[in-house]
Amino acid sequence: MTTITEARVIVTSPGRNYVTLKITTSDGVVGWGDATLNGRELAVAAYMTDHVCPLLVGRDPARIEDTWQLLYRGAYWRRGPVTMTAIAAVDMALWDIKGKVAGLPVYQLLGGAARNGVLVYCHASGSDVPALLDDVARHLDQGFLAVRAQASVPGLEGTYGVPAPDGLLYEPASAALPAEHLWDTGPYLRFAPEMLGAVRERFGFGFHLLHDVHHRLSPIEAGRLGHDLEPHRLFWLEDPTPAEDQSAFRVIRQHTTTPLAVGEVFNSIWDCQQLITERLIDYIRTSVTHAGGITHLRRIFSLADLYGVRTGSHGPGDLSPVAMAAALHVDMSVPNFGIQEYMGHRDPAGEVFRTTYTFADGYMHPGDAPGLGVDVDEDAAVHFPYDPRQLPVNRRLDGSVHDW
Ligand code: KDG
Ligand code: MG
Repeated sequence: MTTITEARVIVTSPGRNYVTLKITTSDGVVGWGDATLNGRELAVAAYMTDHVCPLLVGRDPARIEDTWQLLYRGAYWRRGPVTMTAIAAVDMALWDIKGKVAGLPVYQLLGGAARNGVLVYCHASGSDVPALLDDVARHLDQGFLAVRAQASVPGLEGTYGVPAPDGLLYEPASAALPAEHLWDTGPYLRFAPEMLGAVRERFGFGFHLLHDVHHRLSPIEAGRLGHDLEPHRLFWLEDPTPAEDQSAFRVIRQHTTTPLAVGEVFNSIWDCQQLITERLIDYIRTSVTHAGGITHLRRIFSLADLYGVRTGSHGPGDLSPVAMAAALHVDMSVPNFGIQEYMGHRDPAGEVFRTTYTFADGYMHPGDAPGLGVDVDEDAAVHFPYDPRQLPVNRRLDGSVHDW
């Protein structure tokens, strides 16, 4: 019988930190999984190295569901971002191996292509509205059919979604203590409709427009914003409130028909059960890395399909290209696909992660290489050692902590 002979964690920082799992079989087949939890990377690396990898050696790599159940139920301590990210990496690597053994891209193992390509949205941003409009124009010229728009709220330092002056990261991470941003809900609620209206006024309605609130509003504030944005016909309004309070979405729904998207911080189907079964959202944004891998993501998407909720997976630059590839294979195959976030990866990430997925005319395709279609250059990875970073925090004008 083929067995897993090695499971090893690689932490590397080619531009930003990525945690990668490498699983090798007795037949010499290698599978890759992403286990990156931005700002908490080493917790997942240790969980895998100390508690997960020793369980994998000697197991049959073909038994993906059984391994998932073993790692989930067997731990006794269920759910949580660290555990579910670790399980996700194992799951992705095993699907990669299964595809390589079969000589098929993973989407073929998931039922085959349900569409010709994966509609993706990009990120446009600006330190003010004219700069945002230039960036939207640049992305539309590149062929994107869907654009997320964010701009700095006048008077507030470090608005979410707008890159730091060095242009490297849109959620500027700092080395020691977290950077502190300033938040004031009133100016944001006045500015956001004006900013998104300016995008529609300049470019019209011939493309999808999205906006991310990043969990900053109360339910009634979110209801008001959704209402004010209705003339601009958003594809979605993302993370209007901290969504661990699922019933809060009933309030938002009572006040607006703007479609709602939620889920990038969720790690299991239980985080979105009520949101889905009560039809309180339109798009579920769970990611393949933080929500238990391909196996669990498909379970969430199947539940969502029953209730008319479509998918819109999180795809930021702080998940590795392995995760992007895995997401694209799922996107290709599920019936209720909506859209996929594609933020892209900046070099030198490309020196470590070699991908086969492609982008053309607004759509991505995972490619037809066996498995996930991503290779990791371990020799290159050692040249980019771990670089500890903190996500920013938000403070209100009175100094109290607000959701970031
Ligand atoms: O690590 C945090 C980021 O992944 C998050 O801020 C990105 O909100 C995000 C998005 O929609 O891509
Ligand atoms: Mg988001």
